Amino acid sequence: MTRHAMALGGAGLMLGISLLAVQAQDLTGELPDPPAFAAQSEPNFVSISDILEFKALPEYHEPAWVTSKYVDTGKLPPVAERLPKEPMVYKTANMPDGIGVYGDTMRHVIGGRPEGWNYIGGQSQGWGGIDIGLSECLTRTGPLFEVKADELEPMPNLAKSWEWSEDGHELTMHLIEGAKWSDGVPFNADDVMFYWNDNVMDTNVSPLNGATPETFGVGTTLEKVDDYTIKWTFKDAKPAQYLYAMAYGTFCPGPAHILKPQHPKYSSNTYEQYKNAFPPEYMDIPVMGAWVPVEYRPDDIIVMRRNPYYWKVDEAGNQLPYLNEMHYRLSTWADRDVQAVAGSGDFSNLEQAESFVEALKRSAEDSAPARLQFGARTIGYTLDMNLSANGWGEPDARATSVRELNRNLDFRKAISIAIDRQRLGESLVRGPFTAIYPGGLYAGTAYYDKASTVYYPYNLGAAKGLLDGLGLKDTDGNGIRNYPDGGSDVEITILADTAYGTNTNLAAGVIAMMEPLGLRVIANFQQGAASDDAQQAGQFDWEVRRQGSEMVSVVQGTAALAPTGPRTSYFHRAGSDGTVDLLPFEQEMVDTVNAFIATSDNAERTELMKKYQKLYTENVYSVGLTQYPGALIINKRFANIPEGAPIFMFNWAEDNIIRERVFVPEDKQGNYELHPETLPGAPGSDGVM
Ligand code: BQZ
Repeated sequence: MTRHAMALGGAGLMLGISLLAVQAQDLTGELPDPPAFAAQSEPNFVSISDILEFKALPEYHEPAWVTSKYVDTGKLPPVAERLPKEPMVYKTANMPDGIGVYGDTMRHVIGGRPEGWNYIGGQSQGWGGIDIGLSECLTRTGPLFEVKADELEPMPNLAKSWEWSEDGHELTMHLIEGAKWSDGVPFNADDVMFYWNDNVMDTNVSPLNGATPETFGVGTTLEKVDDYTIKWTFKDAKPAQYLYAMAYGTFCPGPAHILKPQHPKYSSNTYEQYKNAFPPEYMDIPVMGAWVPVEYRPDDIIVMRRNPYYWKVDEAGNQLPYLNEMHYRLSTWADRDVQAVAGSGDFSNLEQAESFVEALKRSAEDSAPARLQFGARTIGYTLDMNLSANGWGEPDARATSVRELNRNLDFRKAISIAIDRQRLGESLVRGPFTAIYPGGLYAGTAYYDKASTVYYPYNLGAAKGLLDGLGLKDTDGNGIRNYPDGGSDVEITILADTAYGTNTNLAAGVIAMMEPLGLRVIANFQQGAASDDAQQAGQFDWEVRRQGSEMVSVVQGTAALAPTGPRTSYFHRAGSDGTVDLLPFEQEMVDTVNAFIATSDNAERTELMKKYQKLYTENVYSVGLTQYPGALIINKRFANIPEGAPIFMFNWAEDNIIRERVFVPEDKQGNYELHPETLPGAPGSDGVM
């Protein structure tokens, strides 16, 4: 316990009238409803069986040039032999523009940079749809935005069907049979088991997107039954919730035949060498996704070509994808918006509020190359406070004192009511976009309950009173509050990702609003992967973070709603002794989330999420900052874009729109292919075959 903490405790004794008065004062208020903002298009709600099925078809087709240049020349087996016994078949009735034609490219622009191709080993590919397109997972949830609420469950994908045992503790899954990696090597249960045994269960490896053993339930086991059958065993009965964790980002197996020989268990490599064994320059990494990386120019572009072994078709037997090529231009996230509305890029998740007005203006013209459709308010930001007081992130003395403050409810309340959320939202964009967001589940989402949402409105005076009451007074007259007993100034760092203007603008807003409160908050701004790494390592006091899908859907990423495991929370992970030093209300939140996972009774789930929302907002688990809608920007030449596709819900739009069945009508096709009529080469070769 630091000197300051003791003083804090001591100060507790010096609870002046002021604190008692402020504490007694009910600081809660009526939460204003978000400004009316109608999503610009609604999904056509369907059943999963209306979207796809797995079945063998009488005949299969491919682009003519694949047949002539590759099959007829013996470089590739015929399409029917490249496809699984029962491919996934997308149903025409669910495709807005029906059966498509081959050709053209989707030109993405992204703000990330590839670290390498070892996704399950923990490397980022640069985001922006790259990893979503490369990695296929056991189940799929992105397209669930268009599935009827009472039929909501993850869609089959690499796992084409599953059944529960009588007692609900065992789940047997049947993998797609006869599917192959993009280099023609069979995909089977060995790929699944390598991911599970040597990446998830091996805590020396941190798969990208954070899969941990607890992600699938403490004590859960997974075994291979045969080449195309796996069996899960859970402690709880029928925890169907975990089927969501078997989707993107936490159960997307990698090519064992390529990765396993590099894993420390099977080689003399270190874990770092395993993680970095496939740098961005390594081309043609085998994938189960629709496109394979064939060219990489640092800070310039990643080019991908169609996967000749892709295991999905349309009802006419045309092997997908329709688009021959994918581009990922390596730029900035803000540039992604600019290029999409200008037509030099084809796709963007308009997610930074600062770009809304310009994007709306540009896309309003009839001549605009792209259409822009706003969805629901599913983009939200919080100010997270590192709640670990037992060593996560190896804090120094200064940081340890801040952790003690973060763990104090009155302190968190003071910070929350010193933030003028109305002004903060308007500093990003004026108009009906941003809503006052107290934290917790978002207004307008399935499990949100306003009556269970505690809101502490802006009140700088009371905030000062709360900090006075904690004994944090400016004893040396420099305008900055000091720790009790002549302690040092209260200095706090705030982490924000410079890859997003919104993140740093909100952080700058928080810094400015802490000044009149007498707190010195210092910018700790870092770029992309460095910011993500600092967050995951706990090297931050405070962080401005864009929230995950768990706040929108609850069912996707549920384990991250509270510190349900040593590495599941974004801002409270295990310390040096491997335990998470939960605060009492956090323990209740963990129990509530685990109860939610363990039941499939909807009424019970609704009640549990009311309890979760109350615990979260009453205790200021994290400080809500703002919430606003995002808009999908897509070039008008593309067809089969589903109505009402949100940029973010169960997953990002790069998954939601099912890119493998997106096409460009022949007469609208652009001449953008950089490597026309070519296919990926052998793993590690110099690109196209
Ligand atoms: C969307 C997304 C697709 C990650 C990433 C990035 C990483 C985070 C987050 C978003 C980017 C885009 O988000 O902003 O619009 O294209 O890629 O994966 O922020 O730094 O770690 O969680 O999804």
